[in-house]
Amino acid sequence: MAASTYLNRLPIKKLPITTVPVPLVIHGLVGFFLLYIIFDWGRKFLNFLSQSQKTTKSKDLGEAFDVFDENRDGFIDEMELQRVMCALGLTEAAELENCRKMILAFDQNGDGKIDFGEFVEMI
Ligand SMILES: [Ca+2]
Ligand SMILES: [Ca+2]
Repeated sequence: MAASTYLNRLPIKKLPITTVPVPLVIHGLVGFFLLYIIFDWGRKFLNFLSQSQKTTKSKDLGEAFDVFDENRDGFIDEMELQRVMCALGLTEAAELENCRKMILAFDQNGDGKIDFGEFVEMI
């Protein structure tokens, strides 16, 4: 008898039965909606991060490519590679024969020059 009196004092017991499911449904919907917002925001944030990293990376690579491509024709030839190797103090690598070999190693389409796509692969 004492236990049921205690239960009767709980507010949930005093609510009419018809009103109980409505707050539960609303609570569930709000919870789901919040979860959806959080996950959606997280997904967008990750997208943004990977995109900005990609942009920064290709921008950096573009700047690096411009350092090599002195005459701005969109290709790195052996003379340009040699110039950069000299500037870096890599005298052995700066020998024209070695520069030619390096270009051959990364020259995928066989035109004897490194274009931006081949340069990105090289890096
Ligand atoms: Ca060039
Ligand atoms: Ca090429």
